[in-house]
Amino acid sequence: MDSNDDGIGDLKGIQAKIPYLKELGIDFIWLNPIYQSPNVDNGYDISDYQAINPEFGTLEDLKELIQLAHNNQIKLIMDLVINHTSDQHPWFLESKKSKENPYRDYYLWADASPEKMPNNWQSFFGGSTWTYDSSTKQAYFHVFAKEQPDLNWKNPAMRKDIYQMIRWWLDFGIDGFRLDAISHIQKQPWDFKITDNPWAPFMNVAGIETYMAELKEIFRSYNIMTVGEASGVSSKSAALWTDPEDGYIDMIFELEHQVRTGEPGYEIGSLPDFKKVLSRWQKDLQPNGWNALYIDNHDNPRSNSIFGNETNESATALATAYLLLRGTPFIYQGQELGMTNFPFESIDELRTTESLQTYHDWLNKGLSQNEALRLTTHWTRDHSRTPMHWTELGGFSTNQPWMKLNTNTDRINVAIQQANPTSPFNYYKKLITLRKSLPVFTSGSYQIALAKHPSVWAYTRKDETNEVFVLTNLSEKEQTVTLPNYWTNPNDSFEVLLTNYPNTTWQKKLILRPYEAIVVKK
Ligand code: TEU
Ligand code: CA
Repeated sequence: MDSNDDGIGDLKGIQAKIPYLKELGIDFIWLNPIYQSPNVDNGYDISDYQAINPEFGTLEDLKELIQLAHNNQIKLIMDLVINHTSDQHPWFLESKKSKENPYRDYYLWADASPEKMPNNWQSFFGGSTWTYDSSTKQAYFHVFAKEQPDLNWKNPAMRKDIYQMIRWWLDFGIDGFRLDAISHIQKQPWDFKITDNPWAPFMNVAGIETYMAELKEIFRSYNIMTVGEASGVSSKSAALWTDPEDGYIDMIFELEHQVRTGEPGYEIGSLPDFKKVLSRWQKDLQPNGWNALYIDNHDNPRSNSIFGNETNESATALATAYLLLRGTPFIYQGQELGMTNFPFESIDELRTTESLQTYHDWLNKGLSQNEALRLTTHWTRDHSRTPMHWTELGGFSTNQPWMKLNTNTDRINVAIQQANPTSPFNYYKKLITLRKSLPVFTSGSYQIALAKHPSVWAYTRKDETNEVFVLTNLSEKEQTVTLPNYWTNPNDSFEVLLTNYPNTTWQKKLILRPYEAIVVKK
């Protein structure tokens, strides 16, 4: 929400929407990076950790927001981006000056020549992980864009400065962090050879435990919540990372369930993988770990478009499937309305560096502009970054917003959905209330049912007092299922707790309507 008519959402805008968040029923807010930044990667390139980007407001505005949130029993966590900084951060500006500079070893440098980089590793955003610097005849290392040099975690002086910054924020009064790209802070030696996974040299590499243990020390001395974005940490080791007794952090975002299949430009979300992966994470973290649950975020297209068919039913079925799992559910802005992918028509409508880079790569390979645009936009992060829809005309700003509004604000907006009892928004409210009403949804065990079904995801949650069956048809076709006897025995009574269709039935042989979801308690 933009409060000062410059087309950019800001802290005062969020303040104005606290009542909305309260009504939805959430307990905390995670803010994407709002620090001082040249914005090469939507704020994930920080040039001053202790300053707010003026586009979003001031430290004072943030204090006010935290106060207001707390008054409404809502907590606030911030993104903590410590794998890398911006190349405009004072540390890097110093580091670049000479090999002798005291900040040289805050980053990773190695001898190189313009023709020969230290090794052939590839960055996440495409191209080498190395960028050559002619003045010192060395190259610096970056797993993301060249404007995001990686910090050297082996350097205790660097770590000390980072830890001081972390404490500064916790003393400021925030309630925790989402640790960005945290599994990449340790790297293999430069002569490590890439095998089948091009990113293996910086995915949860041994030695990371030392740094995580130091971070844990700090986190454990505050009453806060931490969630790590930790791709490459397997579901087995995630249980150790998030063990309530002595884990490093409280929970982990895995990236595996976002599997896509197909050629670039034709990829689809893989429902069988979605179900299989999330089930494995439920199982492996069951004894002592904890999951962070999500279907949408700022790095992926909208779930209602890649797994759903952009209807209210698919939005609510997907919501039911993931929000009742064991873990802490996250809802990405607009997901609760069933917001959809954006119909990109021109490259000017895109914002992320990664996508612009991909587009130019396709053009360089000789593709037409149209074809390059299609291949780029099919799975761009920008789908999820368009402004939130408050009213029929958008209502995000009185000015032209920083990214175009989607074209379906008339159907998908807060005002209309608040007034309609069967809207995705009101369904999310019910779902959140339901989740909070029975402890079984928090701490009960997870067991998959109908495991082999290609498009129905069903599972049970169980504790000493309650047993619940969650049944979702995640396809746009009717699906016939045969339920276990235990769940349909005529001698037992079954209560439908929630459903996204009228006139639900519950019997052994059931024909599920497209994207139908039913939650039943025994
Ligand atoms: O994303 C990180 C990210 O996508 C990688 O860590 C991931 O492990 C890799 O792509 C493997 O699939 C975070 C932010 O969410 C993203 O917006 C930023 O661009 C990125 O870090 C850099 O800070
Ligand atoms: Ca603004």
